[in-house]
Amino acid sequence: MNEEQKKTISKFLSLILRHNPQTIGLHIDENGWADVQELLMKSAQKNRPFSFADLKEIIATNDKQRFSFNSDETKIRANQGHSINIDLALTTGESPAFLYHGTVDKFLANIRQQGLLKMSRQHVHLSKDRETAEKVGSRRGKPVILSVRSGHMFRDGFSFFLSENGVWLTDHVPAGYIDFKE
Ligand code: HQG
Repeated sequence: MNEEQKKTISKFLSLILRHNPQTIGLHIDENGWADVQELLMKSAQKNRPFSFADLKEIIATNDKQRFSFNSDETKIRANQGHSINIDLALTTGESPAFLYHGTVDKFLANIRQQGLLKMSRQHVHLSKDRETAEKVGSRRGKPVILSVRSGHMFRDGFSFFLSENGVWLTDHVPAGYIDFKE
């Protein structure tokens, strides 16, 4: 498998495991897990053949650690980013004092009014450092980094979850907890 093939399969897995399992008729359980053998078989039937070894390599080398196996490697799921309604059953954790969100200028007016909304995903995604937030924001253009006073939010009773791949998740960040650079 070369890098290009890995990327293609990884994108396909994101689509299937986060958004559209029905395109290949894959069953995803309430916690987001799919059966590995079923995934391999149904992907191959839809002209997307890859092996268990390919899957292992993708999980191990994926740049953002997007996917995980369960302990006996019979099930696979995406670590975060779903639009389908599943419960990752993550434990809540005390958030650091600050977390960061990378976005772009054109969303700022709305964010000032509504705060950060989860939009089409299941959570608002926050990064632990500015560098990561910059990468997230630059997917859409020139990145704008917002600092979120997440420690303050936590003390005020908001819940935070840390995904398997180090992304902080929460339901909503009201505008009052965001430091906008003036
Ligand atoms: C913006 C990628 C208007 C928000 C990344 C963002 C991340 C608002 C966009 C992960 C808003 C949603 C998530 C409001 C938020 N009004 N716009 N009130 N509140 N927005 O993709 O955080 O490659 O759903 O700023 O690395 O950009 O998929 O969220 O620009 O970890 O694994 O609405 O996706 O990971 O966009 O990215 P997204 P995100 P993967």
